[in-house]
Amino acid sequence: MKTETTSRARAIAHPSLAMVKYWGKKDSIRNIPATPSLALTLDGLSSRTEVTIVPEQNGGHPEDSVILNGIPQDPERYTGFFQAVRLAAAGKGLPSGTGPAFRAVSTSDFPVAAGLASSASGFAALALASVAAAGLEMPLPKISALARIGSASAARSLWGGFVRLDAGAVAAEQIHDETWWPEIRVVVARTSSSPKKVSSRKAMERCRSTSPFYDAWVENAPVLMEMATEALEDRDLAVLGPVIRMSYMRMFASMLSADPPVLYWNEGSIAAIRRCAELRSDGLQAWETMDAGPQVKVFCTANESGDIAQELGRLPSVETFICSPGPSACLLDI
Ligand code: 2P0
Repeated sequence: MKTETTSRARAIAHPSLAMVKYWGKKDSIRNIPATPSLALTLDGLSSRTEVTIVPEQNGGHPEDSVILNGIPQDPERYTGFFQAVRLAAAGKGLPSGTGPAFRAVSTSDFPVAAGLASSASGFAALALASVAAAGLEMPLPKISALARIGSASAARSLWGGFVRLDAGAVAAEQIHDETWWPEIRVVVARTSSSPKKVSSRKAMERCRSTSPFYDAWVENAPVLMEMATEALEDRDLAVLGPVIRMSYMRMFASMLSADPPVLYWNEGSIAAIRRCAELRSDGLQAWETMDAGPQVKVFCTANESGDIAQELGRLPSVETFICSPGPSACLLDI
């Protein structure tokens, strides 16, 4: 007699904020990035996911399901990921049969699908919990490769601190943990909490297929990656900052030149970008970046982060909070 459930596991992961951006796919079926990315994992924001494995029932074939913040998610978004875990687990721990299913319940303590890297932390926590629930012993790079199938930035969120995902790579790798640069901070300027209208996946594909600037973006990305990696070794924000800015601006150049164009910015985003430029003129190291959403995130040092957060928080409809380097994803007690 089969039991209703066999195994459960719970994991936590944190968003991965790219300094050098992943934007575009080398292989859209396997979800392999076309550009290298370098990111900082953020403390203070998290996704928690519990996964339960449901064995194949007699004659029945349970379906995978994901509930995020109480809302059932489109199963199609998760099909490739769960299939990959099933394949990795075949004969190695999952209950026998072809149809064991995954039931995931996830919560994020920040707005999802709004350019705050919720899919990075979400898929990283999902990958870690799924592997553990399936009873698999897997090294972190293998779990990173599974997470990548769900969302390439999630491959980075498995690790804390500074993490790279190379163009063409299947898994990310940690360069330095969260203790490497204790003074670094990110001021998040939240300009909206509405979900985005165009998913990053669709936007990337639109850039690839319609923007005349896309190839130049992909070609130039390794140059920025190298500059950023060197500046990170020196912990030199005055050098790293302009590279961070070039990376997001060039990424957006490919979006603005797509047909139809992709515009994630809102009024608050522009106001925050301009305010950062003014703060830099006043001598502060305030280097903003943006992702597939209207939020502005500002790399700075701990001793200037309070002033920067206060200044950006004065802008209409902008709320700020400060993040430190965050830890690796990990399993939680049930
Ligand atoms: C990044 N972003 O490097 C870039 C910068 C957004 C802008 O990774 O298609 O959810 O699932 O692999 O990882 C957001 O895209 O995309 C992202 P998929 P993902 O953080």
